[in-house]
Amino acid sequence: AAVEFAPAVVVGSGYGGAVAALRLGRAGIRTLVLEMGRLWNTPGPDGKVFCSTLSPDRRSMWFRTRTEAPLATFLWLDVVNRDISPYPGVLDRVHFDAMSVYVGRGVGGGSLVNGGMAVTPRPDYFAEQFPAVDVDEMYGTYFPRARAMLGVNSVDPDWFESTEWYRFTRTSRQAAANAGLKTAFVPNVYDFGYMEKEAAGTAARSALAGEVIYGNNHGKRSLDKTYLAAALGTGNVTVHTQERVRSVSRAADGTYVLTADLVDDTGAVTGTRQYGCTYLFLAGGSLGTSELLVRARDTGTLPDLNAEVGAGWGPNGNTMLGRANHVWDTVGANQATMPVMGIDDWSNAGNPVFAEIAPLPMGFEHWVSLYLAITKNPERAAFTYDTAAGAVRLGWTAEQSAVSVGMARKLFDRINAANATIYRYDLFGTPSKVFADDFTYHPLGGCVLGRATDDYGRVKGYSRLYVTDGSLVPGNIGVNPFVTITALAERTMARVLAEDTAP
Ligand code: FAE
Repeated sequence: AAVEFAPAVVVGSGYGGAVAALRLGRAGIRTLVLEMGRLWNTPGPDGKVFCSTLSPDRRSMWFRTRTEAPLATFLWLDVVNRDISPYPGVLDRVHFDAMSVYVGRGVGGGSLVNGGMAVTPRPDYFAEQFPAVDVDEMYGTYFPRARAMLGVNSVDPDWFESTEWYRFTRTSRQAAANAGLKTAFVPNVYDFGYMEKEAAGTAARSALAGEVIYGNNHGKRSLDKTYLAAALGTGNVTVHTQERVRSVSRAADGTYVLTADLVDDTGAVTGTRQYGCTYLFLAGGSLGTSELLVRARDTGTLPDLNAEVGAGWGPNGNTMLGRANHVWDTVGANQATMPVMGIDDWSNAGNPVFAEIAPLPMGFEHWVSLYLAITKNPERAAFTYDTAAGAVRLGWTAEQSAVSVGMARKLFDRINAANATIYRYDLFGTPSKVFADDFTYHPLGGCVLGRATDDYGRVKGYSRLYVTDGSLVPGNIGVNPFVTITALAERTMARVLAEDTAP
């Protein structure tokens, strides 16, 4: 196959890829972005780009015959999931032995499907996780730069206190306060001015119409509207979609060679394409980048990658759970899908947990308070290459998830005791399952900064090869991760453009 050459190639168009593309484009470097998912800009038969959460169709999930939503059941009934036809849908659930990982697929990666919570981590914990990074520079330069580009904003506190759409959050805040726990507002990239118009009936509803994990038709400042739009605006950046990079090697002249499968709407591979580049930026996310590099090391196409490649992976301590409120503590039939508050018990040295107050927008009163707890689980796992299957495996075990559950349980036992409430048993499929400990929204690590790479994301053993995504984060960051991923990518790009790309 003919080799198409670009000075810089970026694999993946999530946070890390979008930052790399913009900064390369602005520096005048011709850049090709390769993304395995679709470009989400074309309305379907219903006039909408994304399908709704309550009646998902083929646009919902990546090549499935049935949806696999995080909440499997309600009152143990399989009312949530639907049969669909296979299609390159926007949300994927990647299954490993004891852990499955939700990721976004499409131009914009996780920004298309996530809850938009734009949280900057505590400086002391950031410093603990990234001892070699200058904290003042991060908080003085790169976090502000990332937040400005991402369009981070906050809910108006007065509107929050009065609107029916956040009753579920206020009820959970009260339950936490009854246990003596602190709550804090968290910013978001959803446009809250737009959300207020939705509530007033003057704009088409998205966050107030249950839209989130299968995409938002309005209101969300996803990467295709921020970083990637700006990147394309430089005139130096091109994006190819439905091209899945399968392998990476290095030519004798030091350039990189990539092979990509062309994937059609049925999932069939209709061909392959070869690309060459001088500078290669890997931004396929924790799973995508780890897979490419572990395969490259273990099949010998990039044999000088070190033993840290694939290591240091964690699910950010994610555990989901529901509490049953008393009949008089209503959560409301109307719930906005964008979370705006968290229970912050990270300072509790014996049991650090940050729990976001999550919506469960079912369109009727169900008295469930739902939470996504981020626990300080110190367990880590590694990706390994399975030669026979040609695939990577993730060594995470159920025992390692039990550590997150134990921490979440300690916090929520306190809340239940203070409120005389109990857990919900009907949400996660099997009758006695209270904690969803078998999936994560926050895959982190696999190519950790300072171990598999130098302190700026340059992959050890190779020159002009970089990682800019969530695989740099060592398994846990204590809050929702995309602001951290974006800010670290900004830091990498500033350094690389200053030092590595001079003629
Ligand atoms: P990511 O955004 O996953 O982008 C990687 C891209 O690369 C994807 O578009 C892939 O399709 C593509 N790709 C992968 N492999 C290949 C390949 N071989 N060839 C071509 N393309 C490839 O990576 N985080 C928050 O901070 N706040 C939230 O509220 C939040 N809510 C979430 C809710 C859900 C349902 C999910 C799934 C995630 C949520 N997250 C949230 C996590 C956040 O979206 C995630 O940390 C970032 O998207 C990770 O960014 P990366 O750049 O690492």
